[in-house]
Amino acid sequence: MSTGACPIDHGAAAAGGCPVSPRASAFDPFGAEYQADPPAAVRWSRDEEPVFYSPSLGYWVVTRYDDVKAVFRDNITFSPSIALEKITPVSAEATATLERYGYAMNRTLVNEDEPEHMPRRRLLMDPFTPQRLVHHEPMVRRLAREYVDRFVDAGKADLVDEMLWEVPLTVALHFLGVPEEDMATLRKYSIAHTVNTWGRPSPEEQVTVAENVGKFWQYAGTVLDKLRKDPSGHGWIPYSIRAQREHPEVITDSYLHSIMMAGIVAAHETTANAAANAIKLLLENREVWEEICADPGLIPHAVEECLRHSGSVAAWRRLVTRDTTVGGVPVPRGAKLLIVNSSANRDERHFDNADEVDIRRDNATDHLTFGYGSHQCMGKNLARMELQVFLEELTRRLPHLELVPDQEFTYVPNTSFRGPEHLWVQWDPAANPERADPTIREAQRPVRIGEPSKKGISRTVTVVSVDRAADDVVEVTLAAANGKPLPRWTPGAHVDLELGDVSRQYSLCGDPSTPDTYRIAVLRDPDSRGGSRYVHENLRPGTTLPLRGPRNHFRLDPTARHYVFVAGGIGITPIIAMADDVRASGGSYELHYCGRDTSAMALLDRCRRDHGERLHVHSSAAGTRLDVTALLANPAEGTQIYACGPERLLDALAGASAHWPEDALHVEHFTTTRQVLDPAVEHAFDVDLTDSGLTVRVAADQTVLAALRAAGIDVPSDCEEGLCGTCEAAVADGEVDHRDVVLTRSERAANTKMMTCCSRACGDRISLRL
Ligand code: FMN
Repeated sequence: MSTGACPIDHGAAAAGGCPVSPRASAFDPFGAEYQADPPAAVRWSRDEEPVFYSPSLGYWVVTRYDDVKAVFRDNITFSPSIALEKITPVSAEATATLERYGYAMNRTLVNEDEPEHMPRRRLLMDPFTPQRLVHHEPMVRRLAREYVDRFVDAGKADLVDEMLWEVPLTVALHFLGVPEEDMATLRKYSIAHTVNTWGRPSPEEQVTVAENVGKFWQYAGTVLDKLRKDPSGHGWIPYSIRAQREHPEVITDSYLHSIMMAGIVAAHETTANAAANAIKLLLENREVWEEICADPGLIPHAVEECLRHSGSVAAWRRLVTRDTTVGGVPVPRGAKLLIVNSSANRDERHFDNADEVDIRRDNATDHLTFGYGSHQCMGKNLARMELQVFLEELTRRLPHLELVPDQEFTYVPNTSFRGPEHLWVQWDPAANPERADPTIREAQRPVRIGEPSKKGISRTVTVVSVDRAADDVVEVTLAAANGKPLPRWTPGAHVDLELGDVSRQYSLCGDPSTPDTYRIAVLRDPDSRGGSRYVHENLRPGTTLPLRGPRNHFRLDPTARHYVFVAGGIGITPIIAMADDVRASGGSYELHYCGRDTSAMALLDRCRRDHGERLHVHSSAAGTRLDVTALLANPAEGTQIYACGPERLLDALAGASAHWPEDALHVEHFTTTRQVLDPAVEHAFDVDLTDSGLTVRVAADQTVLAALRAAGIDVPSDCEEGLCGTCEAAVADGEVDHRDVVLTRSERAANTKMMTCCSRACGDRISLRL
């Protein structure tokens, strides 16, 4: 497909006209807007046209989280083969220059199709495992410390030039087992490789770039020859040379040469840029910087949030191998995709308050900065380790660091690799804590290898007030213990509260526009397992407790023409927030609130006050029960039903809406009737994991989640009752016995995902994309 041409056959598409919208035609990934902030530059696309064709680039551009992840996940339909192709066509002169150097960059793991890719990846993976990475930590720490020593008393530094470029480069060379030589030259070569692959150099620049890329190629070859003579040493390249001896057909000579050069760039430049982005972001969000200075235990989470918010890999590429659709848009075989993972990471459909830096965000690790699936970045945990060490050293030794004001940040113009070329910081050396206490230079904490645990991310909240809201219901107002605003939330969201020994979910029912406080309403369950009893008996103004979230598995579709809200009892909590939201935006809705007796219906006064005649109160005591069948008798196009309440109400709504369009009904369950697993009734089965190439046996009395965890696969989970949707996994094959209450009818029928905490295989085997 040639750059500049609209890919659509205009004869055939005449009725619809040219599908390239004015914004899509104006899209320029080398323009100032994208270079300054890629996710902001494509916000319009996330909102309006999430998959579009860019005539100037000759690529289809994909910007939403679900679509980008789906593309990463399917590496057969979306081949990685063009990942390192030059995005700007090369001039004849530059090509000749590259030829002169014998430049023959071939397949490396990153741009390789199956079936070749996985066998190589498996053979070359071992040095990246957490057990092996642990050995690199002392070296990373020593280097970081020595580099900080060099400028700690200066009061001003360009962190990129004075630390963040060279330390990751040295670590990369060390990891690869390559002698540490001529850093400055390697830096020049690496930048040339980036511009050569992802940049838009002018014809003259192309020749200079080609010179450097050619020299880089030769340098890689020379080092490789040297290592071949004695490949007994440490590092990935000697390891790969040894692996080649065992499997010469899998790891060829040209392959080794290519991974040698690509490895230097992949292991170093991405980390250097990620570190610069992270420190810049944290210093721009001073309160977050100060929080991690005060509690370094937050650093692993801060790293993850920085990778999400301002990762160093802005976009990646895939080639479409068959006619298909992406996000519902038909995309032809042969089309090239620019998948903007930095945009996916800021997609509000997946990350609440996506533009904000929230180091307690519980789904930050879902970011796609390392890609996803079988091509996910192998060095991700080395990068995480380096970022943790850098942040730890800087926050401990220079907590008073600040950005030099009014500096202009510049970026090497390209589509994919992103980080400021310089990062000037300043501080008062007289206030360096180690001047008063020299032991501060040496202090250190253990680094976490791998992604941070989601369970750890809580913030402390203080109870502001506890008020009676109805019979057996209290309304609790909470504020952050540190007096700062709480994260913003959207209607349908809930938080997790740690209540003594148990953790329980409660929907937010206050006003999302008051970020200083959260409100929840809690019904005392007569058969309480501890949570609601704890709330009623122990929470008083001034009580502090850990809170996680908010998270939202019950999102309001903003496009509906009319909303039918149905709440039963305490199920009013998420529903009232939704009804408030639709009322505020002037939408059309009706609110049905069912209860035993009005005295037991929490928030009823507020409903009456704010929702007037839209409110229909149904109380069994007054004989005004809701007739669910009559309510849903006539399906209406564009109407969405949102309901929360007891199981029987939700079951009745599901039955009464069976003739409605698929997925018109959205429900949230507060409880399940799930039983403990009875091995006399259940059967054992195998789970094949397509991304990691493992098979895990699930015993008759074990959940899939427990079996996965036992095999070392980290799947997040929360309620573990099939209620909350956190432990979802994608299903590649095999019929699932769905036992959760999260998936809709059509989602169950599609058989593409399952909740691993409770659902099982119908037969002997299922395969999951993990
Ligand atoms: N219970 C409430 O009383 N109010 C709520 O707003 C509420 N929201 C919930 C939201 C979700 C997503 C889920 C899964 C449950 C919710 N629950 C709510 C139920 C509580 O989490 C909990 O199950 C209930 O208080 C009983 O717990 P206990 O048996 O430990 O007392």
